[in-house]
Amino acid sequence: MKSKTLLWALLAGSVMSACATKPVAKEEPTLKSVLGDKFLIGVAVNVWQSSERDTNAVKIVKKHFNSVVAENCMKCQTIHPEENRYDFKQADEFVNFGEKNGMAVMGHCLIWHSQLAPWFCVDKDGKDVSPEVLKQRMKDHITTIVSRYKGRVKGWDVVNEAIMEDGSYRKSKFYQILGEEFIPLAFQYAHEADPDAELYYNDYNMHAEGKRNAVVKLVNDMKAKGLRVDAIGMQGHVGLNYPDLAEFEKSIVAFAGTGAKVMITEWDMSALPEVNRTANIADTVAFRKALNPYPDALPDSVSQRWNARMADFMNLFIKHSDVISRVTAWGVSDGDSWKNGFPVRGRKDYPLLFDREYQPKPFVVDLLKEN
Ligand code: 9MR
Repeated sequence: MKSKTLLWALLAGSVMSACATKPVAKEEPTLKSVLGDKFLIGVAVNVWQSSERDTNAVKIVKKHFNSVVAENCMKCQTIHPEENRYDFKQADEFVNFGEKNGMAVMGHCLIWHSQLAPWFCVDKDGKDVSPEVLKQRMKDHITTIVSRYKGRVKGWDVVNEAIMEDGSYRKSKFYQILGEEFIPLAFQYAHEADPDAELYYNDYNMHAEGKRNAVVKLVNDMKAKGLRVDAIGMQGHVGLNYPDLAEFEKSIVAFAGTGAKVMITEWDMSALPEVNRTANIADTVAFRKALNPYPDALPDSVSQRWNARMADFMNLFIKHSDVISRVTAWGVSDGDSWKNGFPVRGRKDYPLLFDREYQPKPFVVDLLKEN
């Protein structure tokens, strides 16, 4: 007994001294460990990811991101395909996924002219519904969805893409039937359904001066009416040659001037040339090649430009991290991106932070190294 006790004492002593001398392993940096004190770092997930079937992508999501947004499953045509039928299966799965992994869960999107269920703005005969009917439908739609995830979804893209680059209102069915009022109404309904949820206006090409000014006015007007607007979402679908970084920065500053936060909500950067629709399409082989110039891999020279420009954008976001509350990539790896089929089918693009083999792009590696 005595010798056993001695043995334990000796063992315990050696374990303790081993602990004392062993150098503490430095944790591998991740996007969220490096950027987490500046803003939320998010990613859009598809249903293969939120259901955890795409295990490679899921590993990256859990390791690097602290926020998720639904790429498609909360859009009207999916979640509310018929007037009296909601389908919450995928959206429930998405919210559970984010919650289970301790992430800030973002809802996208409540009112959008695109991917709108075909029944939404028309009656049985296909004629536009009256303003009263449309208001009631918007209210039912928003109230049902927002209340279902009350306290679980941190914030909603309440209205998506309602303003044009020249500052005019998009002539969507919502606008045609209700006029400008449909936007404040949507914010009001969302706030009534979950008073604690953050509410965002979200749009693309937000660097454009006309759109910038109109969105600033829209948000100021809503705030003056006492409506809650927490942030302005700049989608951030950018390219190698557009937009001008200085114009993008002007919009960050102008949006922050409303008192709302700024979010980069759908960040990606196409590595492909813009499609020239007026090109001479007589030479079809050459034309197809021009549309899809890198079917095998991105040439080094293009990759370098792409990485340098992504780093420039990230540095801009970091510079303005006092007003930017979230930066979200629109997809996990290059293979997941909507850009692959846009604007023509079959294009292979390289727009995201992780490549098709789930490896971080060079600018991400540098970011992780520097910190
Ligand atoms: O990435 C999304 C793609 O998978 C869908 O087919 C498409 C239509 O619903 O929407 C894409 O996401 C869009 C987002 O919802 C709103 N801003 C533009 C995004 C890219 O088109």
